[in-house]
Amino acid sequence: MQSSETSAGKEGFNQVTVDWFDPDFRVRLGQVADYDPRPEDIAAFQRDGVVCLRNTFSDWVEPLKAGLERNLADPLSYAFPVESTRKGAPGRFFDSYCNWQRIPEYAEYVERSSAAAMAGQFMGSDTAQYFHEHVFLKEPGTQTATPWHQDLPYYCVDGRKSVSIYVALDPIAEAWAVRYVKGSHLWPRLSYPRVFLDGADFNTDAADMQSMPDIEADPATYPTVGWDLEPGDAILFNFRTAHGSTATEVGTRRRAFVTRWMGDDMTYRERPGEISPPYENHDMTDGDHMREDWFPVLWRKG
Ligand SMILES: O=C(O)CCC(=O)C(=O)O
Repeated sequence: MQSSETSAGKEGFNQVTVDWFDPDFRVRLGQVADYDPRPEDIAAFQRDGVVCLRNTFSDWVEPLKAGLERNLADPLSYAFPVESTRKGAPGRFFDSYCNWQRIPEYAEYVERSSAAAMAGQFMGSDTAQYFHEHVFLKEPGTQTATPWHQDLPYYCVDGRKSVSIYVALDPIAEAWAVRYVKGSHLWPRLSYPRVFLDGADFNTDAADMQSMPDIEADPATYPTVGWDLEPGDAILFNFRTAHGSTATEVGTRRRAFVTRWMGDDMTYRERPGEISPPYENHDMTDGDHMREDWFPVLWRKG
């Protein structure tokens, strides 16, 4: 299940380190906390493809920061570390994913927080199936933009009901926060995945995709939204929602912990070229339900 993709280890791509899958790991089911959503928040998420929920994961900020510190202290002992700052450029833009089986604070959050119940209800799904977690760090001084992108084209899944729950672990000023293109989850075409280091498109032989339009050049066509965030605030967005950041210099440490969730219409989808996470030997073909031993269903509608 480790990556053997040709780009793995190249500058701007994930490094091949440890296997993400621990055969001895046993997920604890039936322990997720309840969540009682406000109908207007669900309506905003369904309409805009993104919504900000204040102060929802405050109790999890310290444990998640502790987990992230393990990740950062020794990135090569964990799965899929990526450095996306050019050599000599200021700051650091780091991400890493699929470490929830190795980092106990991550597993605890996945199994016990209200994220699964929140995900299921915002997606309008009968179930919330866990895909993976993804952590992001920008150090002060970073001037590397996050290229505008949609997440779905990177993934080996397809469907409409999806949500990423992005939890701020630091106070984050809107000026250097992630922004989201309102309504982009309803765009008829997906955009090629991009390398975070330099914004280059990849998998450009995907016939049903196009290059991401120039979002910042045309705010009338592509209205964006972003927020000043406090630790514990959450942004929920669909895997299809276009998002990115400007190159505004990051003033203070910017850490975030993201979990990705699939609804009851999401199935396996073979994509040309590289996928991220680079799951291998999974034994699934187009249209299959995502295997539950790898991607557990953590919440079911009561
Ligand atoms: O933190 C960032 O700049 C990128 C976040 C992102 O791409 C994501 O949450 O999917």
